[in-house]
Amino acid sequence: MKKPLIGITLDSQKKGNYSKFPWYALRQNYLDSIFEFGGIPFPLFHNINSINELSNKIDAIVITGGDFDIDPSLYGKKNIGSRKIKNSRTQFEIKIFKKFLKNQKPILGICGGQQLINIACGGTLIQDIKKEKKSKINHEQKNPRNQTSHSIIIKKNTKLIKITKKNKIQVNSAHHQSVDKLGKNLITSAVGEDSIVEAIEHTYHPWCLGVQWHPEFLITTYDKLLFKNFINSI
Ligand SMILES: [Mn+2]
Repeated sequence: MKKPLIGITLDSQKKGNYSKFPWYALRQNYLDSIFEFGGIPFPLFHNINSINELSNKIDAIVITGGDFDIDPSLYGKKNIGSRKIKNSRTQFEIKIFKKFLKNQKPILGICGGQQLINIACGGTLIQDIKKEKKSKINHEQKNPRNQTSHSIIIKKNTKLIKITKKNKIQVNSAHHQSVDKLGKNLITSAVGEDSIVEAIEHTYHPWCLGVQWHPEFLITTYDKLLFKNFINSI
């Protein structure tokens, strides 16, 4: 059987460190996890003109996180705690997300990718959890990212619980923002013990899930089940 091609969004840096010219970046384990569960990862450069052609060839997309926040003006808010803004990345991700939403091909949003799904559907974000919410959980965990740091509660009657078959699991946490008001046709599928949204899903699309943690570290059985289910859904 031909392996599915999974588009995966990249982070971008203007210049410095790796090159004196603009460059793209992606943590290796995003690509390794896709390959481990039977997909061929296909990195997506931020050219809006490539979307039509690419979306015919690609079977699913992973929208990744990275060293950036979404411009709060895109959800009608002043900047009250958003950090690096990368508009060309965000514009590309919104466009490709909408294309895959329309053509009903599987979409997995991870961390910043979950936030992108919510914004693209018309939702809003908490710009800085520490500033805006009283929480006992540090969502920017101090221990290494290849370890879990807090639990999440998965809601009944969601795709996520069909995948995990468990209502409480442990996850890692590397975010300072989170979903606030939900976008159109989205539901919350998991929350932390502090009610911070940890997973969302689209109610009309056959496989569109956003998770706030980083399952590509494949720490738990549930991280692995998520990648497996995503790629098997193609
Ligand atoms: Mn968290």
